Amino acid sequence: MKIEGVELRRVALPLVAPFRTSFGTETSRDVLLVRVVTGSGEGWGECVAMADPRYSPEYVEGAADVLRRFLVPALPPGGDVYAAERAMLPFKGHRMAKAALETAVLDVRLRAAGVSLAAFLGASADRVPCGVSVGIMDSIPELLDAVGGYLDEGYVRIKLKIEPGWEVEPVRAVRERFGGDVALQVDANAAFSLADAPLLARLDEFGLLLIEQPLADDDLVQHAELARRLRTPLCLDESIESAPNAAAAIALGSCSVVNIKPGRVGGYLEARRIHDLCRAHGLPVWCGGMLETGIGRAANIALAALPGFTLPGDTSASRRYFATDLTAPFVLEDGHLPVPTGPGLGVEPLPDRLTEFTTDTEWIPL
Ligand code: OSB
Ligand code: MG
Repeated sequence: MKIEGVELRRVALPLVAPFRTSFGTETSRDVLLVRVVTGSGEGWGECVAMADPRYSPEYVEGAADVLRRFLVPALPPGGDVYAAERAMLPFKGHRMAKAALETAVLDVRLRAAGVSLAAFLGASADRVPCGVSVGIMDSIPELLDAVGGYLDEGYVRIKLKIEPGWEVEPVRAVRERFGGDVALQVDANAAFSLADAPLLARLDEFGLLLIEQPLADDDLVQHAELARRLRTPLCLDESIESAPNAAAAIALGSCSVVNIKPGRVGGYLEARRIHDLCRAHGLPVWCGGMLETGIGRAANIALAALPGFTLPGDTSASRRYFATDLTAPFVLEDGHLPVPTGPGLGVEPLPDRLTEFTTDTEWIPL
């Protein structure tokens, strides 16, 4: 196998509704796709960086820049995914950009071998239970309508985005309307400080599955302190960028659950290492999301089928975000999505959709 070059493709997909978090509001998904081309095939990867560096330091234009300037030129042409990972290691950070390129290499390689990503990673399930992430709303009635709609669709777990001023009341309202049996959790995207511990402890009475990333990304020690003051389990997202980070968080007692996002940790190889580490320590993990199109969604579903993913993830159906996806849509069935079985990611962008939504392409010969 010889990689001839890499295409960077920018796509703009409108969202079905604005998605508001403690760090901002998204109305459209500006996606960077990476396509690795060999003499006999191609492989796709989706970069999960967002338009602005508000969730993490990465952003779409920055990811494209580091790919064209450093990562693609360093790529070994033979198509070995471990060699690709090693070649990118000297360049610090930029994990979302690295993950996209690594995934495209993995896809082209697995397609050639006729092996699915799920099989390569060691998946043990053929479908995964799905949760949904519900954005911050302008009012409680609007929130209850949204949550009710998702429960009707069959989602098995609800995650509410929270921020200071939108924490106890939304959780109380959802519990009062939908009862104590709904699997419910919250995600603060680093919007609180340790001084908010008494406020966050008021969430204890609602029997949440977990609180995700209440404090700043680099606050492992304060997360450990907060964990001691709460009954609700603490889960980390932004803080975990690598397996060594996860090991530190576990050793410090900063969390008892980990949200694994392959983009955030530099790819599916590192995501699997974090899964293995957490499993060995008895920590449940679940697969996060970054408003992926069908390409990234397919790969996340494969990862979520590993045995340590014992909590439902943010692996929602395509229509949660997009009226029209780039691939055939993922459709919820009995609260689950099927794990793709075809070679590689098991999905492909539909050519007409790709043409319709592409805003820019760039070819980088190797
Ligand atoms: O913190 O999990 C997060 C979306 C963008 C950036 C960060 C996060 C999210 C979500 C939505 O919560 C996850 C999804 O459904 O894709
Ligand atoms: Mg999160």
